[in-house]
Amino acid sequence: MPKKNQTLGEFIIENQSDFAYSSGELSRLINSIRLAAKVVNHEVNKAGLVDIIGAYGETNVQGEDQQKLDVMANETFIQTLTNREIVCGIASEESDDFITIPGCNNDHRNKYVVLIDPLDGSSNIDVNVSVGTIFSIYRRVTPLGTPVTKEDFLQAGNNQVAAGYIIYGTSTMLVYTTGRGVNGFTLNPALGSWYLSHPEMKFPETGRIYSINEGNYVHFPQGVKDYIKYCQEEKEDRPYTSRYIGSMVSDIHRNMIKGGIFIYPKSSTATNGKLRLLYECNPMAFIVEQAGGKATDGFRRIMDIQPTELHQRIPFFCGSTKMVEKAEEFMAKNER
Ligand code: P6P
Repeated sequence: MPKKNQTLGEFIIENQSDFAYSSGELSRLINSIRLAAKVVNHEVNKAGLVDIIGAYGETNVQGEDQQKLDVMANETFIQTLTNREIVCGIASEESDDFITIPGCNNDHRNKYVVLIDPLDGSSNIDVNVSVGTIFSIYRRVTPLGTPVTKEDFLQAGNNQVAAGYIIYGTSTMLVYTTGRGVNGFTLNPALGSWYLSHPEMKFPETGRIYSINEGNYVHFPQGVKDYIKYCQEEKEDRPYTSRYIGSMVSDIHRNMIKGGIFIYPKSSTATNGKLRLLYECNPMAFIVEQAGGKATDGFRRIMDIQPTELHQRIPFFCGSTKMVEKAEEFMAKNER
């Protein structure tokens, strides 16, 4: 039973026994993520003070301008995981292909792979709006002691062992699940310790917040347009409130506390949506479902989808179950 104000270290040790045959590898993996998160948090929090803000001058595989903090965050998480030889492979939004951890051929028998968006919402860095890190952890499916293959990363979200995010906001939080509910830990920067501030987080079954970039309205499918109009109708439980800050981790974190729906749909300009299935939608879907919410592409459950490409994009509807189901009704009506 999680105890409020328990430290993350105590929580990990207390719950390690939940994993049959646990070698402690997953605990060490979560511990290395929390260390990397503290390093990134330190840089994000002082970004305004040193010349680290601003574009790095290169673009990533997504064709997006890489902010310097993106690169720093990517290198920090990859280095921390590699140095500890806890995983056998890493895939990152900022890296074109997956990374095989040296020594993964017989030197060690590490069984986990990590997929990560090291700094989601980084376009907000220059304007001091919250950003986040998203991570997803799987057991490898190829034989231990051999180099990882793409197969180890292209697994359906149902296979996730753990998933989480760090939100670098007014306070810095680590929110994660290992399939037994969702718990949120807040960093005390003075002590460098994380404390259980949000035990057993639950997504409200419904809410009054809808989060979508309405600037793209004219490009949306008719079902999405109809749902937005439904949200804006003057009815007993509406209009809803529109809240969208362009940082998915922050938008979904807020909605998980207050109730709401986040939608990044496909459009005529983004035929598969913008968000990536493997290291954005699957981990957020795992967390949302573990908290009692729902996550689909408007039709299919996100974690049932079989990935085909490392950086593939997918439309994303997630949040309070009743709100996602209402949005799906409009999608279904217009699909026929
Ligand atoms: P748009 C940030 O770049 C991100 O990947 C998500 O965090 C965010 O929800 C979305 O893109 C914002 O995209 O097209 O609305 O600016």
